[in-house]
Amino acid sequence: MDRRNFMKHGMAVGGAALATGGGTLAAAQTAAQTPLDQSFPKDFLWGCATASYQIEGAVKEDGRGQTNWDVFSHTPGKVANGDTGDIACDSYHRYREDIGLLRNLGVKAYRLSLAWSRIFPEGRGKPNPKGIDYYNRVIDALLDAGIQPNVTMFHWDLPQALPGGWQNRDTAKAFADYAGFMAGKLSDRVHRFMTVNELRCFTDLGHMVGTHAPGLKLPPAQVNQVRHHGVLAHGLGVQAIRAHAKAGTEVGIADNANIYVPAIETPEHIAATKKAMREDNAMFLTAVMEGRYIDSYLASAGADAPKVQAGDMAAIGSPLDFVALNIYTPTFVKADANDPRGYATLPHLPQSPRMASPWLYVGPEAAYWGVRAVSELWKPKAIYISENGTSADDTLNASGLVDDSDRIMYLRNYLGQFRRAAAEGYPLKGYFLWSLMDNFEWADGYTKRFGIHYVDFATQKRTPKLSALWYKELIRRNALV
Ligand code: GBH
Repeated sequence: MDRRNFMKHGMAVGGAALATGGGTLAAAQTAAQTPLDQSFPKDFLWGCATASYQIEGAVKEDGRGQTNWDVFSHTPGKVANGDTGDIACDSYHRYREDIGLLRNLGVKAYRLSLAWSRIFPEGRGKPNPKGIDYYNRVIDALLDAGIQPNVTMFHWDLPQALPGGWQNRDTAKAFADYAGFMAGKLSDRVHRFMTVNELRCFTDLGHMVGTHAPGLKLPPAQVNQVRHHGVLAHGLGVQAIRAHAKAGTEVGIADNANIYVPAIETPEHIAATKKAMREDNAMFLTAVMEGRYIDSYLASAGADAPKVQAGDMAAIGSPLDFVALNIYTPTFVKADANDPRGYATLPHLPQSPRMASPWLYVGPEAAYWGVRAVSELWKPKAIYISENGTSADDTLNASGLVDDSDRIMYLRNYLGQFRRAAAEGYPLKGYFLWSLMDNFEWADGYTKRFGIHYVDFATQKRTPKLSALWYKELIRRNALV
């Protein structure tokens, strides 16, 4: 409610009190009970998200080639409990049941990723018809259920056969060939493609931090080169998808840019927030949106800056139909005249609230500010939330159900902030909840559950959590509940 309506409302209460004399209390109650409008825009796209290696299993079936994550998860000490994606949710065989879960929720869309190595077991060369058939079956079953497939081309499961992986520039080219090939096969039925998922994760976590495949800790110049190959893969991928897909196919990226939140909502802190968003994501989303590496990044990288070939930056900056954001956790910012950048990011405090994963600080405002900052900085045509959700230490209660009130709390607060962004007119078009079901949570193996369906990994039984019922009701009303 804006200020003017609020005032009008107040006057109406006063008027009613005057007219009815003794009716003041009743009138005030009516006013107090007028609910805030909690609805989402008409045609808002509600969905759920998953990724191939996290749910499919069947790693040796129908000619699938080995990936970096097969190797990494089978390397002792890399993943909690020695867990692997060998079986995961067995969705390769149970996809019809999983589509049933989606249908029961009433979602209009499903974000899935393709396993590159099912299509090209060696990363390139001869395609594997059985891999293509599998995704044809999944997509046809989704369409039969009235659910729109949104396809991510690469969600971290890189064909192991590609020499040098992301350290090799040729991998970006191989990605584009694969993405173009699959766009040609699917764009008669799939109308929205995301190139890669989370640039920072498959580059930095895999090659600098070492906690994701391939588990390397490279020096800065090599890390910057890997990052460059990541954004280049995206850019060449956009061009290849456009070249092979039906006209009108939408192409974008699913990125987890670091999301900044002003400590105080005043113009100076908001300006600091947008500066942090642009500069601290310089090697990733900023490069993609602006088609160049901004000066502050090149200056700080110095001699370690990536080696760029002619045409690279134009490809990287290929125009997009939308930007999709994975939003989980905030970084708070304040304007700071003592810092040469003009801003300071605020460290999380020991007592800052977190969910079940140590990194998952709670900050619903990240939802609003992520959308707003991206929107104001780069004016994308549309924004989707390709992931948002939380881990929780879910357990089955005596009735065999999961009452995950913590996850509902998290989702309700974040969705309230997404709603704010949409209500203020930022071009937010849809939301994919991470995740449809508990799955292989990368280095955390099966110890962290992000699903709104509980998966018993011994029996593969799926059980809707309370959050699934909550999400279903939200979708039914197209409003926060
Ligand atoms: C997304 O990553 C992924 O796209 C998805 O596959 C994943 O399942 C989901 O979110 C939930 O994590 O332990 O401190 O080294 C979000 C980014 C990447 C953030 C891994 C946490 C580990 C941090 N996440 N990262 S740490």
